[in-house]
Amino acid sequence: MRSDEWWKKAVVYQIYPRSFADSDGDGMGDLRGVIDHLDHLAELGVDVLWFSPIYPSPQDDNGYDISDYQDIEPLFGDLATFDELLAGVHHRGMKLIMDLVVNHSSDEHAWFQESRSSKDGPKRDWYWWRPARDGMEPGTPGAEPTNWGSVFGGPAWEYDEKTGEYYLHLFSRKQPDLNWENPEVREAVYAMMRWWLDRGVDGFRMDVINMISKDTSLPDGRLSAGTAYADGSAAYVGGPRLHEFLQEMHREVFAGREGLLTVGEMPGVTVDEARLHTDPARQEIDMVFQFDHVWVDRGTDPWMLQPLQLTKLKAILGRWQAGLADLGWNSLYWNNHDQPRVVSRYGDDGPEHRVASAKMLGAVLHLHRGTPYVYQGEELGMTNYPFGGIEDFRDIEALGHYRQALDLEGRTPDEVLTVLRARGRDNARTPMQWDASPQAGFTTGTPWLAVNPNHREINAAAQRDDPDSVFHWYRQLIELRHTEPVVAGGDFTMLLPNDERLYAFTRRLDDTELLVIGNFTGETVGAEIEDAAAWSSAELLLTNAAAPDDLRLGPWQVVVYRRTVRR
Ligand code: TEU
Repeated sequence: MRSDEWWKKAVVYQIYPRSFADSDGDGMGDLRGVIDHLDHLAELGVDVLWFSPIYPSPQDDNGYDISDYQDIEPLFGDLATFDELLAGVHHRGMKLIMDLVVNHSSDEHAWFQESRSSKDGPKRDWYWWRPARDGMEPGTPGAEPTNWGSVFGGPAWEYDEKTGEYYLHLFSRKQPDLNWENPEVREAVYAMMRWWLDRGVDGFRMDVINMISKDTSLPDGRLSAGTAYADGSAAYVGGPRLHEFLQEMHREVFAGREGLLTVGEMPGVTVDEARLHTDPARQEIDMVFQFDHVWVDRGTDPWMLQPLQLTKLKAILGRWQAGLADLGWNSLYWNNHDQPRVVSRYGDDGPEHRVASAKMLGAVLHLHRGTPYVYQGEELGMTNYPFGGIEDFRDIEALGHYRQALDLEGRTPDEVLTVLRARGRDNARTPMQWDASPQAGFTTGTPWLAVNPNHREINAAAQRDDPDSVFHWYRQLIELRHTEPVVAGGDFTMLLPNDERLYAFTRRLDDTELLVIGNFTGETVGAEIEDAAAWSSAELLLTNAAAPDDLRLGPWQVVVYRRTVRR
């Protein structure tokens, strides 16, 4: 393993600042709150902290709408507090990476304010401005320059009366897309990135970075039955100049700097594209977040619910493991601030199996080849929230989808709420559960989003004191990655691809081999693998229940065996 690939042995922890810890009682998490809890993260043993956006923002999409890239959101603190936080992170031997959101800015960013002010101003071309569709009256329904829908509901274009043109926003109307075709835009972004690196940050997680290059002809998308707007993604996912832009960014920002981590969020990326993006020789980025394994339980429409089919999940992750085996690198995640809690989604969050299934899911993920990401609260086995009606949701995506589905697509509130309760992003965003006190130790005030009532049982204080907790299980998984070279460096072989109940694989490095089997059901299941007898007498490194007989795994049990093999 090359020394500049230190992140192959690392585990990243994601902090969603508004929901992590509130130090001043305004109900909103802040940087001081993170400083107060750094020891929790150091004890867990993670190597890198990734902060969801902490820049000044109108908070239309909880900070993914940035109005100033070179400052700190006052709700969260200021630059001096940030420097103190960064020093505290480094002092504990951890690194800190920032969220880089440059597919779009806020509409309140000075760049956009200037761009919108006139048709011939110097920053007009920093965003995507287009006139109404030929022959249509500007501002009337259907006159948008393309038929694309925005990710958060409604059209992807907003009409701006001031100049009589539309601007593109793939996300909310308060998130206009930056025009990466314009070299001034790219240079401004690179300068801003260098400024943060000079300040001491250790890299970036790059928001929807595979959408920055658009097919400049902006072709209409295909309209499918029952939806109000078309999917335009063919024109902007993995667009024509994406590799060129990432290579340029590498040259302009990262070249000559060491110890950094770059990870690109890439919804819809293919294995072949990911190989190109993460091939070290091509000098783009270190790893990508792909989405195939979290889209496995939705239908053709993102808002359809389907039960998890384990064989599909294994086929997907197996394909990503194989595809990036000899070249490039995987990132590994079940959770982030956009995904429902994994123990509720792929596990069983009922009282009987929550702990076991959270541990099983953690072990299966962390023992793949790739860099694991832990999302705040995942290390406690935090669950989805028991949402009632739409008034319980805060997320712009949930609210936008609800409106569009009811008003334009003929769905009933019950139908839509069922999906939002299972999939809504607010499931991940309820406050971190520190202790059993009334607001879970998150705030002394009123939290911006309700605390999950199960914090009385599920919280960090209880788990830090309990060696059998999900917290200590994650701590052990992270330690294993640091101490057992096969975890980071070994190759990966999927077993039992057709089994709907067990997830099994081996890892191998030199003469060390690991066998991992996870039971994705609440029943006892025997594993029919080659060599079962030999394996069951091998060293049992980790399990979340009693040692099994003959590889018969109890409900949600996971086993990790290690043995020495002759070369
Ligand atoms: O998410 C991009 C993205 O693909 C999401 O739209 C995701 O598919 C969807 O939310 C799943 O329900 C990134 C950020 O992670 C997200 O929080 C932002 O809202 C979005 O970009 C816009 O910046």
